[in-house]
Amino acid sequence: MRKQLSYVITLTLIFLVVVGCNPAGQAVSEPENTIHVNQLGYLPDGHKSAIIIGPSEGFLIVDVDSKKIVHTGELSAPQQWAASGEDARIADFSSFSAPGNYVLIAGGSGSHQFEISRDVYSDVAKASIKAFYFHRASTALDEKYAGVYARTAGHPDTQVGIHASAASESRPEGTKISAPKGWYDAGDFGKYIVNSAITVTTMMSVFEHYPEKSGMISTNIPESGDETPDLLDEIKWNLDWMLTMQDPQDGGVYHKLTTKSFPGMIMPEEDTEPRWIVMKTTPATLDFVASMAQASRVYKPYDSEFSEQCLTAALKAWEWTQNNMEVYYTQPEDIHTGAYDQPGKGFKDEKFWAATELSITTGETYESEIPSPLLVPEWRDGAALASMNLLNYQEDEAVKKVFFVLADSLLKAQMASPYDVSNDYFRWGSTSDFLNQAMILLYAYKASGEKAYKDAAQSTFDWVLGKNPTGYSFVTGFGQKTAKHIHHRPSEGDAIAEPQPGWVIGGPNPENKEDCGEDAYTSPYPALAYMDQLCSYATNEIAINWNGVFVYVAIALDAEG
Ligand code: 9MR
Ligand code: 9MR
Repeated sequence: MRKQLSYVITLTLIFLVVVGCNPAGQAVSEPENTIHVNQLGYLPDGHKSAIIIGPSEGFLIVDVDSKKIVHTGELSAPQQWAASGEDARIADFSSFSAPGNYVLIAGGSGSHQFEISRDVYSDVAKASIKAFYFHRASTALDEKYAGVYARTAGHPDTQVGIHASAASESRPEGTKISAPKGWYDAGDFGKYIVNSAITVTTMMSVFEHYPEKSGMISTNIPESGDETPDLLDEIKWNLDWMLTMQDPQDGGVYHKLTTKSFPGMIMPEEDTEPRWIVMKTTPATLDFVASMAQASRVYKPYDSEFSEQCLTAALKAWEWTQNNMEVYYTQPEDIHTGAYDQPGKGFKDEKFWAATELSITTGETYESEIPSPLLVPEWRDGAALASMNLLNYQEDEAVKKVFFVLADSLLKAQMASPYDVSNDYFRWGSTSDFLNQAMILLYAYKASGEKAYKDAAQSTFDWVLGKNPTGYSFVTGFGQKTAKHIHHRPSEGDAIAEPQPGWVIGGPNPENKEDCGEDAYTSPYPALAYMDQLCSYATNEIAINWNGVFVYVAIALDAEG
């Protein structure tokens, strides 16, 4: 008892120091521990955990306004995490649910301030959708909608050249076609079908799974106030471009539209190099089928003509693939932009994705087979998304079984994880792996009602907003410590210090450590292979697919509460 009392007193003093109220005026000692929290905060009824590195008997939560201790708890036993080399303890305070602003204190240190509130993710969800508006090609961004990020129009894309690799009888090399609109893919200004497809389908899927919540988000874009939800208006900007990437002659879909090389760190309007349409491929065409088939049903209530156009395009593209099931992307010699290629992988998952979306929309059967095991979605693989969409419309025991094998493996991983997250594998865009896993777990919760899935999703989502060993929130503008020097041309090229808000950055990636010069990354641990530096395109770039799944998870958590 006495021990516990002195512990509480010590922690209270530490708290006073940490939150800046230091009555005795004593010197502030260096924090002994490192505490990682979701820097935005937590939902009142949701799972809540923080990671503590360093020795401590327990932890406290203090209300920042009243300066009162509102919760005390024990830490889990320390566990080595191979990904970061740390001994991590979990502070689980799920049972504490009172809304407010707090800090968590353990072992002589305080966390960043965080909030517990029912709408703690509403603003970031909205900002992550708004980010896509900042990436619209072929239009000026009006100050009324873009604020300080207003800019003149870039990339009209009305005179794009057919590259030799894309030449056909009706469109010989050098033919100029018009392919305006779309979103810039990432820190570069390219427009890539494969990555566009996974992005729009993920975002249309959150609309289908949570129509009410998704439908009421207003992002202050030029289309706001029309009959169509803002989320769908935003997605349509990219779908309109995607439709132009289909060869009207044979239905095949071109892989990408880019300059021959990446431009420097300039604004869109300064990038005036010629742009090219590069070869048709099987993955681009199948992914296009999936996106257009889904768009056809999603937009039907708002725009029947557009819905018809999407379905016609999807069916024509599907037809092309029937004789072209193995056309891989191979980067032409004179093209140096992103490849989004998948050498030797096979296209079983793309085929399942396309066929499933077509079936859901038309009610007809399109032959394909579910890949088993299903993998966590990414730009290379939309099969799990397709399975979610199918389950959203019909009970299919076989698909359900395969889907839950994936969800259960993620749940199991989270429950055993020293960091309380489902992922422990790091590569380019690792942040999006956490998010895609959280999406699968959330859908498992939706389909089963089992709260453990939602808890695992929440805890894995926390990673992205700061509960990770780098201490950064990986969403620009959201959290106490966020990336400032992202590899993003408009953020570097404009005169504004802060990067555009609402962008998800790639995060730790041990796969490419050359981008900032040899020896720039000092940690040998994969989860710490991250730098908030402009040069670090392999860890500090942003991309539409990473944002797309953030939109899904943030809206879903906001909706589920
Ligand atoms: O800026 C480019 C970024 O958008 C890409 O994601 C990345 C990987 O394809 O490449 C970046 O461009 C770099 C190029 O690949 C190598 N030279 C340095 C370029 C940027 O500084
Ligand atoms: O997200 C892509 C990642 O999975 C790949 O490993 C990497 C290298 O091929 O490319 C990433 O995609 C980039 C694309 O090629 C060009 N635009 C920027 C994308 C994000 O870095």
